[in-house]
Formats: sequence, C-alpha cells, structure tokens
Amino acid sequence: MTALLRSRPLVILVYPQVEHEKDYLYHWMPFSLLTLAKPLLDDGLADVVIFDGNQRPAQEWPGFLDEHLDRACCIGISIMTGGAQIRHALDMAAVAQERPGCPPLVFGGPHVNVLAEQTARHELVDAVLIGPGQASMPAFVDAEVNGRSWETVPGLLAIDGPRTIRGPANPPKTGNLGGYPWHLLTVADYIRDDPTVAPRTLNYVSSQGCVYKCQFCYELTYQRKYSAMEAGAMLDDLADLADRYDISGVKFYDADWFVKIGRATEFCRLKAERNIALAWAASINPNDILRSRKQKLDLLPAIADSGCRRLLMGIESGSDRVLREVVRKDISSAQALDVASDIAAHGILGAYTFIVGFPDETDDEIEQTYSLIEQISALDPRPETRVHLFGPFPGTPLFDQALERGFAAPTTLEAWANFDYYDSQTPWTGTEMVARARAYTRLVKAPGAGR
Ligand code: B12
Repeated sequence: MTALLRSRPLVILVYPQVEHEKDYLYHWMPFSLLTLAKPLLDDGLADVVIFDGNQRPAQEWPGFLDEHLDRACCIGISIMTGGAQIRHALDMAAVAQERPGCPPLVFGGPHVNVLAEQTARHELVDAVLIGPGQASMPAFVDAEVNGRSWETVPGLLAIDGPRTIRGPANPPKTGNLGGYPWHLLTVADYIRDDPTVAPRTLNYVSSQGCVYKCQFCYELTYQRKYSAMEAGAMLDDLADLADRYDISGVKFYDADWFVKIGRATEFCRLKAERNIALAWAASINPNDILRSRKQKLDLLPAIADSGCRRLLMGIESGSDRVLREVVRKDISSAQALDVASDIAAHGILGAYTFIVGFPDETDDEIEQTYSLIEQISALDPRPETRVHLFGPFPGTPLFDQALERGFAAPTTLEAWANFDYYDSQTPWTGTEMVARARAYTRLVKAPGAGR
C-alpha cells in the first residue's frame, strides 16, 4: 500500500500570501485549493500537498520544493486580483522554475477567470485553467500523467510566443463542495478567537456563485452557476470539524450564504434537531431579508435562535441614485436601514460594508452614505461598519466606466502584481476621501474582547 501511494504522482497546490489590510485579524482556510484537492484524491489520481503562503513564510518555499519536487507532476497556483497575491505567486513561481525538472506551473483562481490571456502570456506561467477547478485540475493532471494533449483539458489556455493551446470550454458549473481533505492543512492554525462569533471560530465556504447583479463585483463577470451544499451535508461537515478540532463557531464566507432561504431555515431546524451547538456568522444580501418577508418566512428569529451572531452585508451606498443606477443593488437606502434595524432588533451584530468613490459619484451622494452610516451606527447592538474605496476590478461593468474616466489599469500580469486596491487608485479619490473612509471603518476588533 505504501509503495503504491509512493508511486502516485504528486500535485503541489499553492495559495500565495495575500497582504491583508491592516485591520484584518484573521486567517482563512484556502478553500480554493481544498476544492481542487478533493477530486484528485477521491479519484485516486494523485497525492496532494498544500503550501499556504498566509500561514508559512516565503523562506520555507525552497525547502518545501526540496522535499516534494521530485514526485510533482505540476504546481497549481491560485491568484486573485489585488492584495499583492500575484507578486507573491510570481516570486514563488520564479524560485520553482529555476529548479531542474520543474513540472508545469498552472495558474487558476479569480484573477485568471477575468484576465486569462494576459496571465497566460507571462513567461513564468505554463498554462492557465479558466473557471472552476473541480473538473479542470483533474483533467490537467490526467493529461500530464497519461501523456494526453493539453487540448483535452477544459478551460486550459497556454500561450508560448506565437503558439497557443486551447482546451474546450470549462462550464461555470461548480459543485462537489464539502467533505474536504482537511488533513492537508493544519486546521488548528486557522481557528481563531473571534469576538464577534466564538472563541474557537473557523471559516467555511458552503456555496459558489451569486444571483445578484452588483456592478462592481467579480461574481457578475464570472457568472458561475450558483451551487450550494445542502443543509444536512453542511452540518455533517461542521459536526465533524467540531468533533475533530473542538471548534465553537463557524464563519461562512460564501458570496451570499442566504441565496436559498429554504436552505438557511432548514440549516437552523436540523442544527437544533442534531443539537449542534455552534455559534455562526454569514454573509447576506439585504434582498434576502426582503424576500424572506415576502415569503412569510421568519428568517431572522430562526437564525437568531440558531446561534447566528453576525451578518455581513454589503449596503454599498446611502444614495438612492447610486444604489439604483450605479450599483444596481435593487434596494433603497430606507430599506437598507429598515433591514439593519431588524437585524439589530434580533440581537444579531450587523457588519455593513460601503463603497465611496464610484465613477461620477457626487460629494452630496458620498455625504448620504456617511449619514446612513451614522444612522446605522446608532442601532443596538452597534453594528460594525467598513468603508471601502471603489476599486475597479477587471471584467466588471464599473471597470470599463472607470477606464473612461481616466483610471489607468495595469496591462500586464507583472503590473497587476504591484497593484494595490487598498490605496487610492482612481484619479478622483484623494487622501481626504481615503482618511474619512478609514475613520468610518469601525470594527469589533480585539480577539477575546467580546462575548
Ligand atoms: C476568503 C477571501 C479572502 C481572504 C483570502 C484568504 C483565503 N485563504 O482565501 C482575504 C480576507 C485575505 C481576502 C482579501 C481580499 N479579497 Co477576497 N475573498 C475571499 C472569499 C470571501 C472566499 C474565497 C474562497 O474561499 N472561495 C471559495 C472557493 C472554493 O472559490 P474560489 O476561491 O473562487 O476557487 C475556485 C475557482 O476560482 C478556481 N480556482 C481557484 N484557485 C485555483 C487554482 C488553480 C490552479 C485552478 C486550476 C483553479 C482555481 O477553482 C476553485 C473551485 O471552483 C472570496 C469570495 C468568494 N466567496 O469566493 C473573495 C474574493 C476572492 N476576494 C476578492 C478580493 C477583491 C479581495 C481583496 C483584493 C479586496 C480588497 N478590499 O482589497 C482583498 C485582498 C487584499 C487586501 N488589501 O486586503 C475578490 C476577487 C476578485 C478578483 N478579480 O480577483 C473575491 C472573488 C470577492 C468578490 N466577489 O469580489 N479575500
């Protein structure tokens, strides 16, 4: 058995470091890589090792390569736009490529999904896999191990000078979530004391995709078919994690955990029935609450009873014009305040994000956003608020508008590597706007300080 396992090829998966905003206190498990590793292991195609740059310093990368490179059939690297992740990815790729016999370096993830060609042109990138990796990664490994042409790999794009290789389309269908190979990570290292949830909180992603149309968001471009774990399967996983790692809370980082309201209420029902005593937090769109009211589902009482401590919601703006015409949030500022009040009335901590600096946004509209923040901040429990500067993300409708208004976007992967959305990036955002946004970012910060 050991000999058999040894003879299997190895896939190295890398999540390069994301340089967190200064006030991010927590670490997230790299679910992107777990979703790729799962089918590789389940189908017996390869063994997998993960290097999480958010947990291990870059200096450990050469030693990691010494240990694993001789068995590796490829290195898969995940990248998102911003946060210097691309820079760390390229640094790591350069170190790997210097090694004799380095296997192909294949890139995937959110940045690839919007700028595939630009990424594939980079000399350190052997191929990109566009779209969800659940199907494309096993197909790529199969091609490498069994000598099949890269043209058979869904979502593949490789550009080497004048030569281009393209695989068939990789449908934006996701699925195959949950039941992850946790042993590939040191899960204990990701558990943190989260004052807004519970002393031993772990993050979790239970769905992919989103059904809303916010014009600044990457999900709109990617158009993944929404796919979610059933409530029961989610609870199986959480009960297992609670058992193995003694967690007391879970923080869901789905794009929107509440797309299927029936799934949410079923989760609460089953959680009580199975006596799973975890506190939890999740992301929600204000329209989910409005929908639940229309459907006469008592969503907020159900989730409050079920141990939901915090809801993260993008409100984006206090201006009805911006909400309607720029963001297309399908909600008015009055409805946003009403929903936030309802959340507070149920004793749940609201965490609301806003964006200032949209193209053509007026000073008066920005004032309306700050005034809404003031009104929301008067609620009890006092919600968290976070004000982002508008960041034009490639592929989104607002990116094109920003270009028309003089935003200078990077045009190569190398240039994206040094691009940071945290700073003011558009010609119409000045230092004063940045300072005010930071001042209105008010979080429950200190771990251990809360309940
Ligand atoms: C967790 C998270 C973070 C964590 C990252 C740590 C971690 N370990 O994940 C933190 C908090 C650090 C973070 C930061 C930021 N994030 Co973030 N984050 C997320 C979040 C909420 C979940 C990621 C996740 O686990 N998804 C679940 C997995 C299964 O999906 P996935 O990552 O997309 O992976 C799939 C595919 O992309 C593909 N794939 C991924 N990697 C690879 C690799 C290979 C080789 C292959 C073949 C395929 C492949 O296959 C996977 C399975 O289908 C997503 C939103 C979301 N729900 O996805 C945003 C998201 C990834 N973040 C985003 C952004 C923009 C940021 C910031 C830059 C925002 C900012 N305000 O500055 C910051 C970074 C820097 C900073 N200045 O702070 C965007 C990325 C858009 C883009 N164009 O790249 C997203 C998509 C949110 C959004 N809708 O806009 N983020």
